[in-house]
Parts: sequence; structure tokens; C-alpha cells
Amino acid sequence: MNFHILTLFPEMVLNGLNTSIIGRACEKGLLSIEAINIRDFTKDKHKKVDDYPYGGGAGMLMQAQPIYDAYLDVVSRIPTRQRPRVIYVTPQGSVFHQDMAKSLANEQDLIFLCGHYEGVDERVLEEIVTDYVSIGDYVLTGGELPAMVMIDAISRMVPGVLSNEDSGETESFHDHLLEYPQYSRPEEWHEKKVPEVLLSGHHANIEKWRLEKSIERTKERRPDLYEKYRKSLEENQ
Ligand code: 4GN
Repeated sequence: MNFHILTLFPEMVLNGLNTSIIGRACEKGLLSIEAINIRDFTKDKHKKVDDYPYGGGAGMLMQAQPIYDAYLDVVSRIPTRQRPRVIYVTPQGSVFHQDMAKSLANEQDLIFLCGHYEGVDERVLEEIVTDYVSIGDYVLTGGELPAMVMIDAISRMVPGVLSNEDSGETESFHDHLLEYPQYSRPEEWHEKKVPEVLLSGHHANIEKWRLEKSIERTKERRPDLYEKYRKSLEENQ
């Protein structure tokens, strides 16, 4: 998976994505992450990339030209098959979720466009964007953090990025359920004991306990998800 991020703050995204699991996957060659500085492509002699909105209104807009030329530069370096998907991160997009992360992980190349100021000239969005995606119903100062969130979620779905043990984590019967509680050493901490069943070595009982806890927790914290879980059980009968 090759990520290409069009941004005015390349160091922000690169610094945020070079640590831990994602950083190691880059070293292993499973992922590549490049940040393209949109400002490098402006034809303005003062390196300007923004201007006032026609019709008036607050703030500035990112202009079409530097974004489009940065996009053309990326596309020219991608092996020519189909047009790569271009994700514009915006509060006006469909809300990102795990299934989207899984399906985007099958792409060879993904281009992310990160906006700033009050937005981006609509005409360049019309020409290059294939997917409008949001990470939730709130507004941030720039698209970099949402892009990083999505890239992290997509990357962990790329085969080999997580250890084999971890990689089944979002599969099968765990669908629509929250994770069960987990415990590590010591066996007692602040007068709280680790649940007895987890020390029993009885794998069937442990699985049963974990499923019960997952269900309990989902019902309590995410009634909306619990409803989906209940419906999927009904369908499988
Ligand atoms: C995306 C972008 C929130 C999201 C953003 C989101 C930058 N805020 N919910 N802010 O995924 C104007 C130009 C706001 C770009 C945009």
C-alpha cells in the first residue's frame, strides 16, 4: 500500500506516522507514506496557495492550481493502471468506519487531500476527488489529523502489518461487539483480582466468559451496536 498525502504540513503527517507499528511496516516495505507539499507546486511568485472566496464570507480558500499540479505530479509517478482513488477528508463526507478501512486496504495507491483555512475551491475537488470521507461530526482546523486517523486504520488492515496473532481481531463473531476486558500481571492490584476463569486454563470457559463480557459491555456502552449484533444473530437462525 502506497499512501500519498497532499498537504501544506508534510512534516506533521510524516512525524505522526513514522512510529511504532506503522513505522515498522514502512521499514519492512509493506507500506510507503509520502507527503507532497502543495506549496511546492504554486505558480504564484510569493508562494501563495490561498485567496478570498468569490461572493464574500469569512476566511480564505485553498486555490485549485497548486492542488491540481501536486495531484498530477503524484499520478505521473504511479504505475498507470486505473485512476487512483483520491480521498478528500471533510466533515461533509460519509463517516469512516472499519469496513471502509478494510476495503481501502485492498488499493495499491491512495491519495489523501488535506484542506485548510475555510476550504478548497470546488472546481478542483470535482476534477480529482473520488471519495468524500469524514472521521465524525466535528470540525478541525485541517485535514491532516483525519487523514492520519484513516491511514492508521487502513494500514493495520494491510496483510503483514499486524502480527498474525492480532490480525483476526476484527473478524467473524466479534462483528458488532466491543472487546472484552483484559488483564495482565500481577494477579492482584489495588485489591482487585483477575477474574478466576482467566487463570483456569480452560479455553472453552474463557471464550464463553469473554463473549458474555463483550455482549454485556456492548449493551451498556453502545446500544446502537448491540442492536446490530442482535439482528445479525436473528439472521443466522
Ligand atoms: C475533516 C476535515 C474535520 C474533518 C476537517 C472530519 C479541515 N475537520 N470530521 N477540517 O473528518 C475546511 C477545509 C475544514 C478543510 C477542513
